[in-house]
Amino acid sequence: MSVACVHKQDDQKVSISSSDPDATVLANTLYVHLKDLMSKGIMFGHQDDLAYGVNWKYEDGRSDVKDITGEYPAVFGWELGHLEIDAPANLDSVPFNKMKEFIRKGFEMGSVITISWHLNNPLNGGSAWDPDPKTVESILPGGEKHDVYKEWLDKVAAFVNDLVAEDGQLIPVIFRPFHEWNGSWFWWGKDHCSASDFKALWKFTVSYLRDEKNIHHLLYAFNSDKFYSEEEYMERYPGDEWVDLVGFDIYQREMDNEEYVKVLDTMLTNLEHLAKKRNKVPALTEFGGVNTDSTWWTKTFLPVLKKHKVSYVLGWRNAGLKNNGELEYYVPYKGDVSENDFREFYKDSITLFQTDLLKEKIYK
Ligand code: BMA
Repeated sequence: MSVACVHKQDDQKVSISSSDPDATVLANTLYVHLKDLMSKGIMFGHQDDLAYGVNWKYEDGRSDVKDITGEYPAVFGWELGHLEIDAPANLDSVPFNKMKEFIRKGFEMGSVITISWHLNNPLNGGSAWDPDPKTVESILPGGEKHDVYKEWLDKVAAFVNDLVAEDGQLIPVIFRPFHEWNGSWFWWGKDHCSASDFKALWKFTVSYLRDEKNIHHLLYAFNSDKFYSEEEYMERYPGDEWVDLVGFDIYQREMDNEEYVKVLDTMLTNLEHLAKKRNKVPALTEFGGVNTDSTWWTKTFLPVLKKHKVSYVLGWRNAGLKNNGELEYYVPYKGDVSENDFREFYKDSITLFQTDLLKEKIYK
């Protein structure tokens, strides 16, 4: 079914359509809903939510978000890093077969699925954080590692083609590769490749999955790290025909609340502006705040969100206590200092969680 045939219930023409002219009906339906839902609120998302949280792992039905609010998130984030090297589990130890089950579960509960990919460095065999200035060039057509990269994409293709819903339809996914491209910690980062090579990599990736592998149930999310102007953002933007969502990641880290609010507010304004100009859906694709601040959610984060219209915000993973002794988490857990405040954040009418979304029937 072509895009032009997808109509809203009131039979008006769609407000937006996927960059893929052959997108599946479900992918387009989701995309239209993402756009329209922005007038109702902001969806709350969480990375690896169903797999583990602080102090627990793989307990059926459990979620740190649900432990506190009684509800699951509206957006579930997952991660494919190490799929490319045929590992049974991703770089954060989530087994890929379990991940597929979680994705199906999230879809059946009416939530949105997004997938990132911290892929290894195909040139030097190191991790995503192991840059080499020749990497991007080496995987583009004609490069010495081009075939290796294509094989890696074949594995991504096989994974997403296995995301089949109970009714047999392919589950649409917001795919978010090569994120935080204006930082330089990943091998695809700003200091390690030219803007034109980066754009070529993005276009090749989308085109290979879409046109060679015939995958039409993905929406593509393009996202920076902190950015300071539309100009900076657009420097590596591959073009409207290759992108569906635009976003950025922001971790508060060393910023105090006042500075953070200012930076976030400006970035959201810029993002909304550039999204509107291009008819794309804006999203805060990853965030992390201050765990020790017991009113961060309602006093710092929420007031900024209320000034803006974005599709979703995705809190990064609640890894818990890591081997290096670091307690890593971005969403409160039962017993956390922000537990009550997060509940207030949840109760606010602007934040949308799973049951809000279920009512919206975003796949219909
Ligand atoms: C980072 C951290 C790491 C993790 C990576 C990929 O921000 O959470 O522990 O391996 O994301 O998910």
